Amino acid sequence: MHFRMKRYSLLLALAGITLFAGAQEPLDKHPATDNPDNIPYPVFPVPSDRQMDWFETEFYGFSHYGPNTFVGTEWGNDRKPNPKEYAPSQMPDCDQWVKAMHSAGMRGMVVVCKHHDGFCLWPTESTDFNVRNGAGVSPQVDIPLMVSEACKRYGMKFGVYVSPWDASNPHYGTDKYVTDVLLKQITELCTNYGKLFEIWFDGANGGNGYYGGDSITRKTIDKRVYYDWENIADSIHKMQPGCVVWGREFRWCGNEDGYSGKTCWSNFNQEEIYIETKNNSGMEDGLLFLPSEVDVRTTSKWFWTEDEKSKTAEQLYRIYLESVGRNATLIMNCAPDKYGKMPDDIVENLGKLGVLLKQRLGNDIAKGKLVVADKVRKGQLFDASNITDDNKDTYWATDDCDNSGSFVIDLGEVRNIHYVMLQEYIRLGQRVRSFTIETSNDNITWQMFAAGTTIGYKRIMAENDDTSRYGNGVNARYVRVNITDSKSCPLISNVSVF
Ligand code: FUL
Repeated sequence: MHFRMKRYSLLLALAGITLFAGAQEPLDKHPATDNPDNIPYPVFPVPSDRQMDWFETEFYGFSHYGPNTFVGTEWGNDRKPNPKEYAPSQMPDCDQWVKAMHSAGMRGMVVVCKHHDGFCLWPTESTDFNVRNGAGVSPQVDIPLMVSEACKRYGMKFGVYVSPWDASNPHYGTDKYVTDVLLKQITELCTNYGKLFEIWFDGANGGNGYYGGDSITRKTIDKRVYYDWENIADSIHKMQPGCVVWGREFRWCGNEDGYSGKTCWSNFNQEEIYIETKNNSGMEDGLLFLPSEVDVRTTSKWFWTEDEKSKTAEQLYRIYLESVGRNATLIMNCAPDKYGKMPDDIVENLGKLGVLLKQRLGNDIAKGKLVVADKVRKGQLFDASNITDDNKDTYWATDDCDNSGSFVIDLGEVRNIHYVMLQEYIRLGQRVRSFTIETSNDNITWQMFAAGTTIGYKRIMAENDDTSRYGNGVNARYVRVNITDSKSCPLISNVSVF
């Protein structure tokens, strides 16, 4: 506001000078008119292009597979490193993994290439502790290669997990490990397997291991400085300009149970990453755009064991609502078994989840419907119809001094409503602090549907924000959204009704 006032005063002053001087220069050459479309100023921080691409991926798979799969452990740091523990009797069926994930509606997949045990599931030059020296068909296995090729077949994005903690490497804890082992591994993964959309690093760090021999404890590693994240991230971006880096361009959501905070800001501060108390809700005044990723298991463990059971499709669906529906992305672990297959019950529930997502969130009944707003920003570009035009690059906005506003969507007839999905135009920064949603049959009397705080990239609201059951929904013709508070003028790019 202050800034704009200054610009207008400048404009007036320049106009005065111009008149006095005999109108030699047209007004539109002056800096005060450099925003003819009245585009809102960004509210920082704002996402980079690769963060936007990542956010729009929304839902993707994770797979933990390696020596732990054969021994039945989760970390594998409790025994002497033995590459023969990785003993596939047949080639892992990575096509089947990716196919199952694709059937759930996932748009990408991140595969564990090295877990905390340090075993590399590709023929790396960085250590002998890799597939070349495993048992069975191991020497023919190259997991990132097989998964990346399967991802291409299903039109899925591809990403890798490399554990920084390495419980078997003799150099772990020295600079040599970072430059000659970890960075080498990252470089191989960034250069040999095509485009990456995400690289996962994990916060687990030091502790008990067999660092090159007998059991030793290394607990003094300061993960904030030891790995030289800044330079590692720069190197990654040079090799993979479209790849977002864990802990630097997105944050862990703070739990492994599959939910984001109902209030969820994408803004955050780098130091908080290591404190881990605010991850779930983010920080309204955080200086960096560091959105949340929810990581969760389809079973109760990260690695496969014989007696594990998959969560039901309804449970997985709820996780989706409480992550993607709360301004986070969702990475869902599906652990292949020791035969290299995704277990039947996981495949079945992923397929059912895909069906639920299509049935319940696949048909937007507000698309193309009439929207009337109580106020619209001056200019040609901010009409309320942008909210239902199915175009993520257009948005409704209010004037700069208006941090609230309402609009009504007319569905044309009474419809059964289960969810209202809201999206901000976050390229200009996350803004909304609170909102309500009401429904009506006559556009006169209104019933409360749900109330919320943040929106961000995406917020899916069920009736009363109750995600625990699908319920009967509400019958109504009109949906009114009231943005009741925002950091600056709200910019709403999309509202869908299901
Ligand atoms: C955790 C790790 O310690 C688990 O083993 C797993 O990889 C999970 C995704 O992150 O912090």
